Amino acid sequence: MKRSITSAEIESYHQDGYVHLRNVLDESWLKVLSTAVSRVENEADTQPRVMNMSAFRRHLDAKKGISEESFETTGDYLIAHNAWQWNDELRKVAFESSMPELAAQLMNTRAIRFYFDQIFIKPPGSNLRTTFHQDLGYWTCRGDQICTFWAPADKVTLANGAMGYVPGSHLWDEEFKANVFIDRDAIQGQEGDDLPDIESDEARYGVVYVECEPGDVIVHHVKTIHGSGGNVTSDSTRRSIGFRYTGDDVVYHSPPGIPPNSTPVSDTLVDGEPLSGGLFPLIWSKA
Ligand SMILES: O=C(O)CCC(=O)C(=O)O
Repeated sequence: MKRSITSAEIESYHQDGYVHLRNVLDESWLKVLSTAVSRVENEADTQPRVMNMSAFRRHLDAKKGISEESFETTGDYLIAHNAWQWNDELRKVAFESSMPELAAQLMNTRAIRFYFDQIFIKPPGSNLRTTFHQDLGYWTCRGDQICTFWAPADKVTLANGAMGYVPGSHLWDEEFKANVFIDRDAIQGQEGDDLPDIESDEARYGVVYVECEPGDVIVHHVKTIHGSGGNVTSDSTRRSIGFRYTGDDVVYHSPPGIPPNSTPVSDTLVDGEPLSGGLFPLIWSKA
């Protein structure tokens, strides 16, 4: 049976900038999701589109003059971008599950275009946090109707890397510089405000960590500040996919400092034009 969305869930998304939706993907969709992530995991060593953030962490530390003996990073953190373009299972979940329709209901839009996806794999023993950040600075689009469906393939706990959100931060006026994702340093060339140091005082910002089950989805707005812990367990991998959906009010916008090979960059659209074309496929519209 198709899951529909309640008015309380819609209200919660608009008020807090995120909402935990339980039981969105049933067993058969979870199987497809899990196969999609496993393929990326298996290809991690050979697939140039998969980044290992622990190697990046070492690179950043070396640049700061930290000697190799002092590296404190343990474990891996794998990220893959735009797998919908080469992973059939992932494209199927992104386009054909109930998520596009739920995104339309949440954002109150007549049509949904797929923006891109990211896979996040934190194996046991990874102490790499996802630093608090706002998605907007990384992305080549602007508008209010932009959201992520963060769909875990595993049970997510505080210990293996639950996502944390700053409630209501999507309503703040500021647009923040994107950081290097595993550190607070801003990406070079980024415009915008400096993000406050949320890690140092999570209580002040009211950070809420959300534990969830496979099949659940957490949806967050493009301006909601979020991050996640490392995976301090010895046996529980945390694999998840962020599916990004956009609605009617969204236009192309390519500011300076966009990280290469991550978010989609169009050869044809100019800033201010509505998203269109095969790079941003139309995957759902109101009958
Ligand atoms: O899974 C994570 O730790 C990061 C996810 C994230 O930042 C996102 O989906 O926007």
